Amino acid sequence: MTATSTTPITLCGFAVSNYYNKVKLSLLEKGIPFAEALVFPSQKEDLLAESPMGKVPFLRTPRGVLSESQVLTEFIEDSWPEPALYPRDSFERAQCRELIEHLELHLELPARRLYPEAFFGGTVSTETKQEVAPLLEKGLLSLARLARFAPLRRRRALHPRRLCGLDASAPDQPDHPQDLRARLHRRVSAPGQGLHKADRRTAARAEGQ
Ligand SMILES: N[C@@H](CCC(=O)N[C@@H](CS)C(=O)NCC(=O)O)C(=O)O
Repeated sequence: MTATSTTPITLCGFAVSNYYNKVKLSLLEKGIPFAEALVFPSQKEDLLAESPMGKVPFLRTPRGVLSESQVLTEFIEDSWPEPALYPRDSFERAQCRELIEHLELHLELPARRLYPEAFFGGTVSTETKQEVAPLLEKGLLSLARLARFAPLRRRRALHPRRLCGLDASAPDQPDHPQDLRARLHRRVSAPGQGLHKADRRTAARAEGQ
């Protein structure tokens, strides 16, 4: 079945979740009417019946429930092709998916291990930070190789020096990779308090803290 613009669908999750927002943005971009239900992750049977891992987001549709944010965005794209969020060309579509996969596997998943301290007022062990730092370093530096944000002209923002909190304008002397690595490690080990207080409270509730 191809869903129509009158199909009632409900996006379930909570607003601080990046995965939830990824799906919500697809719906908004396409102008699809949808309802939202506030659902927090849990291992309770009623939630597991809809979301097999007890995670959010998930999407209630007339044909049943779907989980996994990337699956949801692909479902939305397939069901409501216009306006298209992917390029028409198959290679360019693959490049978009390559970027999505890269961000998920090599940035989101390692960075997530720092969230308790970065966002929720908890602490993360030194061992975890030491494990995560080289993974994030590799993910961020490879993102700078992979991503082109033209015509938005965001390429400069991904310069390795910028990732390390330095001025990206060409230095007199080339940077020593070890110095950049050390700086990046320090940034990763001292993540900022990125959320507004209210967001942090919601997020902490979601994480059961
Ligand atoms: N791969 C899933 C990840 C979703 C995810 O991890 N969601 C978080 C909220 S942002 C969650 O439900 N966490 C609870 C848990 O991992 O049990 C997706 O893309 O939808």
